[in-house]
Amino acid sequence: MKSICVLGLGYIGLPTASLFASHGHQVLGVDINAEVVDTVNRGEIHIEEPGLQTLVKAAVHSGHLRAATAPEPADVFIIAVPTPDIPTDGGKRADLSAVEAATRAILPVLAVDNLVILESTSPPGTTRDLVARLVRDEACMMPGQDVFVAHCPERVLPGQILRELIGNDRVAGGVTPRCAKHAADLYRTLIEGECFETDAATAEMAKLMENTYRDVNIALANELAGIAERLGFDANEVIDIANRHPRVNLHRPGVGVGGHCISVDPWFVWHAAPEQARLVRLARDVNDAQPLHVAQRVCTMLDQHRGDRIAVLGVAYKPNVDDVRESPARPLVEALVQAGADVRVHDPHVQRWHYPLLDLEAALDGADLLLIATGHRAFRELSPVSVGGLMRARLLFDAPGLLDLGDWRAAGFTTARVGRP
Ligand code: SAJ
Repeated sequence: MKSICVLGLGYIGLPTASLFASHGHQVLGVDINAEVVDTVNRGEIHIEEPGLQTLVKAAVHSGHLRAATAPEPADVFIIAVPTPDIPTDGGKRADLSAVEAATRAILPVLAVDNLVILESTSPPGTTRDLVARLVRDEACMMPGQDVFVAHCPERVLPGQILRELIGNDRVAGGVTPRCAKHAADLYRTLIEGECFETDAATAEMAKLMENTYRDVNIALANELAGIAERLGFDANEVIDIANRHPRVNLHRPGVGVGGHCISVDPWFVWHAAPEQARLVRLARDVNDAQPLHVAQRVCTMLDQHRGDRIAVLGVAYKPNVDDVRESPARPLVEALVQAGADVRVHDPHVQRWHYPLLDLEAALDGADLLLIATGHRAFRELSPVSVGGLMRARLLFDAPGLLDLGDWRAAGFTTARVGRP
């Protein structure tokens, strides 16, 4: 059993800390936010994630998990702090200040034979050029000999974090092969998936390319939707049929790509090699343009029926979550407002947004057009007849393709969706 210090008690750090604690390790969770530290020490949590409350409570009560605002000596240090993006003229760049601050915070307590793991998603080269360099130059310890440094990126889906932390395969990218072996051995005490050993730069790039793969494929689906709208066929039907091929997995068109991962990570790849990463960049541009494309189609529909009031349902970045980071609903709503529409917004999962949120009835009341922007499961239960009763005109734009449009047409709605003329 090891003593483990986890820096950053967010969506990844807290589940990781409590899982290691529940597997018998002695864990100290570190966060610069004293409120977070107090919450965890009470056995409570400050984020929403299924199963996490029970796990943290048990880990704290068993004495295996506690929290503090500064690191203490340990066998292992796991850095799981955010690498947020900073918008620049050419896309987005990673802000590595939290990774640097966390690394600097462990240097005073770092000892020979310790293992330092960077879990945060980072641009290629970060583990070697930032983390290992600070250890070597400022703590005067040689990575690979005196201490071990590795990158082990998280790759879990919000909403299924605990299950995926255990079940998914992992990669341990060491600054040297010994570093990779030490890191992999640690995760093998926790996970049921396999842990692959490689070098740090390969692990960084693998993580970035997983999300870039998805971004490029969603861009392809959005492009297909535009082609379908132009040529007069249904993109989703094409996708359903094409995906019956055993080696094809077309993704789905929608309002665009949001979240703090897929809409951000490809930029780290592009910045590292802009001349080579042409497709990566084009996919980003296609997906970023998608909310404006949807706004244009909605405005055209509204103009044809001389309406001006829109009820937008769903602002989270994807279905059934409360996360609004980088949500394409934001540029979509901004474009509609700019075009002069009177926009009313509702999302059953989201409490606060940059634009006022109304309850469902207030958003629908007197609207000319209903725009489904995020495909939350709850919207499937909407009754076309009651919704139509609240609205002034019966126009429906179902961007994610969530609803059975036949039912809505039967209730007198004129309908449209992305990927269909
Ligand atoms: N989307 C589409 N069409 C699709 C699929 C998704 O438009 O066919 C949109 C969604 O609506 C959303 C965005 O893409 O706006 C991203 O959603 P997502 O569910 O694909 O991914 P994330 O960002 O929630 O989580 C991803 C995951 N990566 C992959 O599936 C390759 C997760 O495993 C990573 O751990 C996470 O990024 C991360 O932290 O990097």
